[in-house]
Amino acid sequence: MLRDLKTRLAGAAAVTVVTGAGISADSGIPTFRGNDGLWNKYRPEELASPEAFARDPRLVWTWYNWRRELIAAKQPNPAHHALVELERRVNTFRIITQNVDGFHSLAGSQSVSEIHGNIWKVRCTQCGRVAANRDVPIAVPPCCAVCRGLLRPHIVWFGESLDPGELRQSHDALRDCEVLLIIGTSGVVYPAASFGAVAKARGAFVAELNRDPTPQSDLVDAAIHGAAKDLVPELLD
Ligand code: BV8
Ligand code: ZN
Repeated sequence: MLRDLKTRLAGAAAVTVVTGAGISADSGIPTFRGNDGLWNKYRPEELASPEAFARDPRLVWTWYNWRRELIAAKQPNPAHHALVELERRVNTFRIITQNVDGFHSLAGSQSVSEIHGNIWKVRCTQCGRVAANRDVPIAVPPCCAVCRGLLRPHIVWFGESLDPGELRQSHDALRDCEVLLIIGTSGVVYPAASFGAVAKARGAFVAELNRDPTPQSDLVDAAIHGAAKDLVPELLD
């Protein structure tokens, strides 16, 4: 299956990649729903939602400070670096990531859509200003430099819509690709979980590279199980 995928990649002019927490697992960043998952200790509704933030911004910021500290101490892994090399080889290439760790850009990927936002960006709840902030930890509760309003992570929470521009770019990349790689995602969070079906309906060859089977595994053309740090570099051989 991997050989077939490598052949298709070698001949593809347009490749799109969808990634989730599993691609950063080998960097030492816990995933959300695995047995070591972030969600085991906390329930997503308690933390990654506007209601949770309105109820207890300190608790939510404490959780994001813990993740900022963790991510700041880790590095992209061979899977991220292999995608940088793949981007060099392919004419039209785009990564659509659900991850907020910024590791694709840190590794050197040029064409990245961070559809769930970025943990190193903050947004003012009053004036809407978005700014980069790399304080580890960030003072809680953080205030806007312009209007003193309460800052929130510039991250898409449950029940919040994704940025329309990012979504349009993502759909273009899913429409135009000959091969779609879905790497390290459990395929349960929408709309990202629908991207495989969107690309397949447009005639793309869809491959899932994941440690465990997912609800997408039956839908894709190739479901390859293993660690992303091993599988993704192998695509380049
Ligand atoms: C929206 C915050 C419109 C950021 C996150 C009922 C049915 C269908 C949909 C819904 C529904 N009710 C509500 C919805 C919509 C909801 C949704 O999909 N809910 C799900 C849970 C049912 N979606 C939304 O709300 C989205 N917005 O749809 O807007 C709208 C508006 C109003 C009302 C309704 C709809 C917003 C989604 C964004 C939510 N934000 N987190 C943060 O703090 O990080 S979601 C969270 O899950 C993360 O962002 C993460 O990116 C995302 C997906 O998780 P994964 O990346 O897949 O990680 P996971 O741990 O799950 O899986 C890891 C995988 O890796 C595993 O499969 C594992 O096997 C594998 N793996 C592990 N190690 C390795 C590995 N693979 C390879 N190598 C390894 N080493
Ligand atoms: Zn402000």
